[in-house]
Amino acid sequence: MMRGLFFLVTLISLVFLILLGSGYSQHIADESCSVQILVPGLKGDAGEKGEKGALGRPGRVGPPGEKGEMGDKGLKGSMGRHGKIGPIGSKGERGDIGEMGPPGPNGEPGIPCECGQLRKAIGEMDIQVAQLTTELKFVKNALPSPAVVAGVRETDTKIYLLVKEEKKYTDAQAYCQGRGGTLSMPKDETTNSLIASYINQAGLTRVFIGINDLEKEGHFVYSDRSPMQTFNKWRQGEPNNAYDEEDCAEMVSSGGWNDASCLITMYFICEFDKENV
Ligand SMILES: [Ca+2]
Ligand SMILES: [Ca+2]
Repeated sequence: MMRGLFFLVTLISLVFLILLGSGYSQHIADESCSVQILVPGLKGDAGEKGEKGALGRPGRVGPPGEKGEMGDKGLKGSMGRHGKIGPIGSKGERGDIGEMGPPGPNGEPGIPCECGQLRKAIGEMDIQVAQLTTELKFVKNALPSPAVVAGVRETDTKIYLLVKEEKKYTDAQAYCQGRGGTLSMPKDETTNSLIASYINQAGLTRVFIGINDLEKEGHFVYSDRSPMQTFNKWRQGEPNNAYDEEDCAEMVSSGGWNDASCLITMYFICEFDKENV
C-alpha cells in the first residue's frame, strides 16, 4: 500500500518537472535568436601619457626623532603689560601748614530789606524801652524797700505812690522829697478821683496829701508851696482847724479833704513828675 502511494507521488513530481523543463527550454531558444556571440579582438597601441594627478593625502605621522643639542640663548623680549594696582598703603604723617592763599572774590550784593516795617518795629521797641527805663529808674529811686508800696498809679505826666508807713506830715513830705517827689497834690477832679481810688483799693480810710496852712493859718497851699486853685474837695464843715491845731490835710476814701493835725501818723501818697524820675 505505502509503496503504491510513493510511486504515485514520484510520478506526479516527474511530470511536473517535465512541464517546467519544456518552458525553460523555450526561453533559451528565443535568446539565441536575438544576440550575436562576441569574440575578443587583438590588443591596441599604448595611449598617450596622462596628466599629473592631484596631490595625494598626507602620510602617517612618523616616529619621534632623537633629542638635538641645546640652541643659543634667544633675544631679550619686549616690556610686558602693566601689572594690577596694589592695595592702599597706610596713612602718612601730617605735613606742615601751607601759606595763606589770596582772598576770594567779593560775594554778590544782598537783597534790600523791608526797612519801613523794621524801622517802625524798632521805633515801637525804643518807646517801650524808654518806658521801662523810666519805671526802672523810679523803682530804684523811690522804692528802696519793697514792703512800702502796693503798686503805683500814673497819669500822662505823674506817678503816684502809696507809702504804707505811718509818718507825721513833715516826715512823710521828707520821704517823698527824698525820692524826687512831693506829697500828692490833687489839683483837678481826675487826679483826686485817681488818688481816692488808690486809697480804696488799698483798703484804707485816710492818707496824708500835700496840702497845709502851716505858714499862715487858714491860707492853704500845696506841698510845693503853689497856691490853691479854685478846685478843692473840702468835706462839709472843713477845714475847721479843730482844737486850733489842724494845719495839714488828709484825704478820706470818699475823696473828700479834711484838715487834721500834722503830728498824727498815717500812710501817705507821694507824687512824682515823670520828667524827673
Ligand atoms: Ca489850720
Ligand atoms: Ca478838720
